[in-house]
Amino acid sequence: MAKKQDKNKFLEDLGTAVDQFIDHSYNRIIAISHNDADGISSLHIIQNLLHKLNMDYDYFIYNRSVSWENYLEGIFSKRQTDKTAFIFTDVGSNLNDLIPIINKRKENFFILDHHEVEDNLHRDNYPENLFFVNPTIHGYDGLDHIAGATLAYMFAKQIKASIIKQGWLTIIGIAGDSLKSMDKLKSFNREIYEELIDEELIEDKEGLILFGSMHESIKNGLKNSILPYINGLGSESDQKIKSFLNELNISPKTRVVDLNNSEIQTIQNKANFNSLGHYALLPQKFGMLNFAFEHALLLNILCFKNISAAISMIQLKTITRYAKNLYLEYISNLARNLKTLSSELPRYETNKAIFIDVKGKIAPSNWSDTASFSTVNEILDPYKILFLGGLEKKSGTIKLSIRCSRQYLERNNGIGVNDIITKIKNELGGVGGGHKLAGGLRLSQPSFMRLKSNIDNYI
Ligand SMILES: [Mn+2]
Repeated sequence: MAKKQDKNKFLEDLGTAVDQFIDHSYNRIIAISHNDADGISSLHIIQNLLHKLNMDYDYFIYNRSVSWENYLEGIFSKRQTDKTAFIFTDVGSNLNDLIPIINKRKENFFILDHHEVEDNLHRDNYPENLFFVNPTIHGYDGLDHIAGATLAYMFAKQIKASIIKQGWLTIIGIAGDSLKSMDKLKSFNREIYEELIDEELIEDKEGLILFGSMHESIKNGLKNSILPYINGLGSESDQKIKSFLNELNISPKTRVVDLNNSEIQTIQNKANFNSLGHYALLPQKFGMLNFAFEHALLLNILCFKNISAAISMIQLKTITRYAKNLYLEYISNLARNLKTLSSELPRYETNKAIFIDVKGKIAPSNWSDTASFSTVNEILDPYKILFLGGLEKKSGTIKLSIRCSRQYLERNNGIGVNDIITKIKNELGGVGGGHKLAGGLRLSQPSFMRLKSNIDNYI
């Protein structure tokens, strides 16, 4: 984690991939990307590039539900040729799985990813037909410093400078992955962000951040903001929020983005939160899609509900009614779950861990997002690992969403959720996995009881 950043080495990798792509004149491209907002934005950047280059391409979305081997088997054609290139964006850092596959193929593989590489295989072991660009091996943080879409944009722009016009897509990827206000962007994410502001391709604004509901009235904003979740107002009745605002002489119908500074101050003081920051607008899009964070969140929701709707939404200028309904349902459920989590639920807490049984209180399909947003909102103690979940009826196993905060990582030498999951699996069995901040695990009921009674030995 503390590895020193090496900008030159990273740019050298990028340059090698760019040169290879330009020099080789491929006649067919297959683009593969991840099923989330960052992945869809990355894919669309690459599609725009290939379109500009008049190149023939297909695209596929990888949701990690099958192994790379099984997945690619369905895509590879019998006739192999080095005139075909694969471009992976926002996926593809599972080199232990991919290298043996790539070794057997004639096609060229460009992997542009910002997820951490599992085992740092030595570069000498990379096949000749692999062009691997991943800033995390050069000391960059895949969330704060560079999104998948940022990397895809940097690659595309070096090949075709006019891709800058589609640069706004990058901001959707950044907003979807970083879950932060835009003033907190760093490194390449920040550089690209500022470049796009200068080119007037996006707009940067300062104001009250109520992510999830920036496009709404202040009444709905306070009610359904998920970043921050506002304790005391989040998911409360319209009546309660209206009287809160009326007392401050602020019309509940005022749009969040139209609040003036003194109104913002009054609201924050009275509700006891602090959420001034920068947000990005996309001038190409209207209504809710004008707001980068909300646009990204919508894509993330659609990716799980209806992947083709996600892919078409990124090309639309205004939202469909179908998508708007899904969005509203999602966001109000999430705000309600955060309220449930911050108040009612009994928990079992040790020095290092918090267990919360949400069975019957929160729908299982929402466990994972509720866990994630409770962590980014610091609803629970940020120095403890969260185990959120419960009994899953159909399998008879305990399903857990496990999360930790960045503060936790810093205090514990970077030993995060994936390391803890590995240790638990080794000693108690179960299936699961994840990355540093987030993961999931299924355990038998006896194993879960042993874990709970002995948790501090696992972390
Ligand atoms: Mn990503």
